[in-house]
Amino acid sequence: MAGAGSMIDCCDLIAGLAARGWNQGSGVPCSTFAGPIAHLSASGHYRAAANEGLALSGAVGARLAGRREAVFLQNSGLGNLINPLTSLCQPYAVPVLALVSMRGWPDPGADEPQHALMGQTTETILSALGIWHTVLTAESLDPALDRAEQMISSGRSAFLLVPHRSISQHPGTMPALRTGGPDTAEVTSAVADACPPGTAVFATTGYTSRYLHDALDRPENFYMQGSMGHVSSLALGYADAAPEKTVIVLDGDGAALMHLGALSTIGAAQPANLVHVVIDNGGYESTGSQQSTSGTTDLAAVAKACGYRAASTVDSVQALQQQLASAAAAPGPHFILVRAGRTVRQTPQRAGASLSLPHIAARLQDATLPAAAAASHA
Ligand SMILES: Cc1ncc(C[n+]2csc(CCOP(=O)(O)OP(=O)(O)O)c2C)c(N)n1
Repeated sequence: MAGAGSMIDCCDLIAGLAARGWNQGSGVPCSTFAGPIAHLSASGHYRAAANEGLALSGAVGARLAGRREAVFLQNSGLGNLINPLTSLCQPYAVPVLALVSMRGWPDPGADEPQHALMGQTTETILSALGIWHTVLTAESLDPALDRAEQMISSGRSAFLLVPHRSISQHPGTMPALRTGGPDTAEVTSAVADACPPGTAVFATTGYTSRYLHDALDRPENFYMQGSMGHVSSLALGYADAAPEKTVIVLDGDGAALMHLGALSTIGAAQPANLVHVVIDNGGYESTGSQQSTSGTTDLAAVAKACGYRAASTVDSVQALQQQLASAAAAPGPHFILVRAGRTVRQTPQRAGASLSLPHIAARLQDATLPAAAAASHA
């Protein structure tokens, strides 16, 4: 569904960028960019970045070495990118070209609630920062790219705002996610089955939250929508403040990599009641199965090096169940990396389709705090 104009042909976009010297890309995926990212990846011209700020600073570095590298991001990642945008690109006068897919825009009410505020404010934020931007549609493709080119030539960054799902798919093949091993739905169900009553379970954004909600909805489940990469820190704060509760985090490889520093924070804080499960399917399944960098990062070794008391890697539901049982019998923090495979099944609805986001937070709070304390903390 394009917010304005008709579908942009993926090949036209890639050709338009290439004609102006933008043969290379870096970024964090959004389903809107599945086509361009697949196209650039197929020719080895795309670098997966763990977060949007890293993609931007990488593009600045590439430019210092004479290469033009376009940055791809969803507007939910604008916050990750503002630091290097304002303190690197602008003061050092090294301009970047960014393509921003627009969730929660033009009508914030027509998209998921976690996108509403950013949808309403992306243009305002860019304007406040003095960043030139324009909406990219099929009709405005060439003039918008030309105008961006003029901006870049004059030393200013250019941000092209792309309506959600307005770019066609790439006809070629996507880099495959890992195959074999349990899929996200199986891992999520196994965790839901294994957790004793009262355990708080925090699930990361994307499909994982959907599968947890589908497997077993309970007040102690927190379904994160948005805030990619923050679920383990959310769970750490909760675990620290409620040491009598067992806390399980269901994370994704892409999300864990996005804010890898969270592992160091957890290792230093040593929450004895925390079990961190990362479902590593090798990529960003929720946005079109683009490859992440988990294939070259041993997340269990990172967790161990960060100070988790125990870290293991499993590749079956049975081995996961055994590790969950061991974790229940000894103080944490525990880290379990599940080598997961691609999910081949109908994706269930988001938890937010039947539960409001404030309700998800409030019912966990109610289930955690004694009634009197809940009233005084409200
Ligand atoms: C800051 C930010 N950047 C990008 C996105 C878009 N996004 C939503 S889910 C997702 C993929 C998450 O990947 P992973 O954690 O590996 O879980 P999987 O999708 O494989 O289950 C992305 C990139 C987002 N929501 N927030």
